[in-house]
Amino acid sequence: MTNMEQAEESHAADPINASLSAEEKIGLYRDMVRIRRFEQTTLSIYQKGKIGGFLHLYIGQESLAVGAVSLLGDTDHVITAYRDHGHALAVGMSMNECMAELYGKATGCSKGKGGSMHYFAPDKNFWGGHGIVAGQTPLGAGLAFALKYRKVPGAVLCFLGDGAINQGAFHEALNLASLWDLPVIYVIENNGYSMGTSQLRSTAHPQGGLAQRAEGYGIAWDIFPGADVYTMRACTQKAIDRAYKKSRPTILEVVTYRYQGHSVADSKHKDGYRTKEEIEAQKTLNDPIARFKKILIEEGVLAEEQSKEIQAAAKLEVDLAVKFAEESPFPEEAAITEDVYYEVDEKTEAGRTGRHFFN
Ligand SMILES: Cc1ncc(C[n+]2csc(CCOP(=O)(O)OP(=O)(O)O)c2C)c(N)n1
Ligand SMILES: [Mg+2]
Repeated sequence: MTNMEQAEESHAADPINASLSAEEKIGLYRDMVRIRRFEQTTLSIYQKGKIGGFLHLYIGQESLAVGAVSLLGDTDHVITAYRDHGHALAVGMSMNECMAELYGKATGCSKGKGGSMHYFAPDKNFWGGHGIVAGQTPLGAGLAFALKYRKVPGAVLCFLGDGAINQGAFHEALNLASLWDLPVIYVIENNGYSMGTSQLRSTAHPQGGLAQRAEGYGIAWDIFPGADVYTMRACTQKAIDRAYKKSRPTILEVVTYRYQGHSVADSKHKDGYRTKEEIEAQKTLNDPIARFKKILIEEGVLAEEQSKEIQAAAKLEVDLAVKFAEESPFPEEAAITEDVYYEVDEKTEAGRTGRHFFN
């Protein structure tokens, strides 16, 4: 039996899931619903021209961020790429600060200067939100190095896309993660596509899957489907245990699907590089929220009525976030250089002179 087939079996009885209270299970469901509703609204306000810039939606992948982040404690860290709304809300960032950031408002999490790709919450151990494909992967190794250097038990979840695994920076990060025994977990969110092309057309890999490349670095790996939040939790927990007990890295490849285009400007995602039928089949057969709702109803943990209340509460929360964002002020013109570079804010030599290395 392959890892993928094993993973298709239910993980409801795994200790990490069996120990969840009914309230905690509903919490996982609520978080996925909140993320989806948030993003559906961002798409509609984008289309109305109320926000601009980039917008990469996570719809269809919610179980990955929610499942993995639900396992983390106070000394664990998260870092991801530009498709970051789901991770940000999963770590507990508020919809207000996330929505205001999309509007470019001073009340946004990055004071309106980052936008969709640059959500940040250091107080929640959430280190972004990065626009350069694989740019977050050496940083993920760095966060893990900091834990080890400071002798703090912990793990780092570094999320990346399937397209990112071909970047040189990722391989350099893997080399050091293995060489220095770093407690970092690279979670490849394999949604089958990068920008305008498929994984099959762009990536050479061993038969076991993308994550099997880990063997070249002596790193443990796993591959599993991500639509079921219980599977996500059970398989990620093994990697977290490895990080804590052995201070060793892991590469996880999680098979998932994005419903929307790469970004909102991707007209070819329906009947271009993929078919409408494929998208519809994924929505019908593999939707993480519908799936978990069915499981929870079967378990007797959730009732249809309560699910409707959760949906309504999420809608209200997003509507209030939109109101908050629309009523918030833009950053002051005078603040244009603040909160952009550490050196400028801290008035270091480099910040004062505008020069880093050279005279
Ligand atoms: C170094 C670099 N090259 C190219 C781009 C343009 N780009 C943005 S996203 C993307 C595709 C990445 O796909 P994947 O890693 O699968 O992530 P997904 O969008 O599917 O979440 C590309 C090529 C970039 N941002 N950075
Ligand atoms: Mg991808």
